[in-house]
Amino acid sequence: MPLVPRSRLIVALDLMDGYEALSIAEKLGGIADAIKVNYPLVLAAGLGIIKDLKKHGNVVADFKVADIPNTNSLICAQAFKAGADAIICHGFAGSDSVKACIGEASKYGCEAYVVTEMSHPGAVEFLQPHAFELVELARRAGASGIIAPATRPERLADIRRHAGNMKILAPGVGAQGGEARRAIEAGADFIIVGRSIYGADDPYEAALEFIEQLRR
Ligand code: O7M
Repeated sequence: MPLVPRSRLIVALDLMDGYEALSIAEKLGGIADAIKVNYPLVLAAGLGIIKDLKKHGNVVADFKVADIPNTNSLICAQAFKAGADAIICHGFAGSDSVKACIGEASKYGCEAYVVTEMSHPGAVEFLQPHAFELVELARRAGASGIIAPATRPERLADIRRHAGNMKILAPGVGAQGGEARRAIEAGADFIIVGRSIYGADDPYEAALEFIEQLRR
């Protein structure tokens, strides 16, 4: 199912234990708009974890796919067959590689999102100088949306101006220093939060607190 901003929260479950991930997803009880899985969880628990997590809502497969078009298609097919609702790919591999992900997504009625500028400090070295080009590449290729940094709200706002009606998913809130409210004000449609939720004593309360910040 396509991502629809309701709570505007996507929870990243970067855990190394499938049972713990499922237990947190169950506790969250669907208050987030999606769960995001990345390599730590899939490598530890297997791709089948996507199907298990789907019982609790939409699942985004954050595999940051960045290969030649044929390999990208094969990776995306595995993610969608496993039940993912969306895939995340890198844009720097080029428009043909991105289009392969989008093409595969559309076969399954799913979505593809493209990483532009990342949230960590090293992103200023190579990605930041090309961020607007990556946004344009994503837009022309027909991506559902892009990833842009909650850690740099001013950059997020600039990226929003180039993004047209593509959805923006903004990671870096909480543990990396970004603020939920500022990210939404800068133009994000969703925030992605990992450690500040799954590492909290009460992940449900922590998620609720982020959602309330977004509503305020
Ligand atoms: O809140 P955290 O820092 O514990 O987790 C953030 C999550 O977002 C984690 O799964 C990262 O891999 C991911 N992420 C970033 O932190 N920065 C980015 O620039 C991009 C992503 C991401 O989700 O890309 C799709």
